[in-house]
Amino acid sequence: MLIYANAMHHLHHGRQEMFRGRLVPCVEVPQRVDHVLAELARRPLGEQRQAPADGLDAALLTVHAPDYLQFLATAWDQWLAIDPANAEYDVLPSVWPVRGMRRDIVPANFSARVGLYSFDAGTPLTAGSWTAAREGAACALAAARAVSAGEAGSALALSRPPGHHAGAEFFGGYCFLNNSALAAQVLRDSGCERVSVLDIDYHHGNGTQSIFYERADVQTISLHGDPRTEYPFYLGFADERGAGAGVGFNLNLPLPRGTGFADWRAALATALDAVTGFAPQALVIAVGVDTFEGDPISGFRLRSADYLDIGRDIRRAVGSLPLVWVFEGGYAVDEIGVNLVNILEGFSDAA
Ligand code: OKP
Ligand code: ZN
Repeated sequence: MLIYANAMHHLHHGRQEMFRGRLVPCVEVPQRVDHVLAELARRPLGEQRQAPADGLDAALLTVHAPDYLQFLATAWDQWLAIDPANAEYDVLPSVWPVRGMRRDIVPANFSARVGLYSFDAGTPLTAGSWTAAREGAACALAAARAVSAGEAGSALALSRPPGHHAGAEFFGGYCFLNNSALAAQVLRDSGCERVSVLDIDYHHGNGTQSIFYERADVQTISLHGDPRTEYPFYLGFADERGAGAGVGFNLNLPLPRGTGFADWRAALATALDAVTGFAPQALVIAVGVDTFEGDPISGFRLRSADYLDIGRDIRRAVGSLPLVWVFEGGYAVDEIGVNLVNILEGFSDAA
């Protein structure tokens, strides 16, 4: 397994997010990736490589809108241009164009522009967010390229901030660039006719689903907390099967808050059956470990040892199918390294 870790991830360090009428410390913190790297130092699973940035801008344009990317690249400077004292504060969205309002006019007001390109008040954009997110995307790009070139059977993009909530033209859910979607599209563009994205993060991968919703060449599957009660609330229901040419190529498996490993594992088996039924030439796994019982913002009850079984189940189902792992959520920082590396180790051991 090749490992591409985001060398710039520290540059994204949000100060606060909005929660129940208060600004609270961010749960998506730099220590997340540091702890995974520490665990990988204890249990090495493969060679770590630096991700080259060549071709990144062109690749990003295959999943994101040009004006959205332009906004992200310049947002911090726009924020400082309003008032240099803004350097002390992160950008946090607070107003959005909902149904009945115009979305076709890019507002002259900065806060309104932020709202046009976002969907929640929990995702601070900081001085280094663009650089960090871009480097994380470079990791996903490099992992997909390495796997498609046959340099390794699988590769891990240790990409923080996460990506699966980011759509073609919006950020939210701690995500700016959709690393999993990017990996899938890179695999498509390097010759794989069919690619599956399996999202096992606690939260529905709404960005990934929306990016591929009308396409038959990229199958999207997500196993997650029921959006009736769980974030992102407005997408991720079982009746969303795709649209147009994409009908039948999206599968949502929502599970109630409180779900334990036996039921979660049965849903994983259903998801893996759908993958093998699609017969893809490559697979992307959006791997979050916020399904852990100790996760501070999630509601499933998986234990650390369960993650070994997850890795084994995946290996048994997909064998040597080229596979890109893209890191998503997981907020129980002390256990995050053990849990993620357990999945990867279970997958490797079952080879
Ligand atoms: C990102 B990923 C908690 C509010 C929840 C959004 C959660 C985003 C999760 N106070 N805010 O899917 O792990
Ligand atoms: Zn999550």
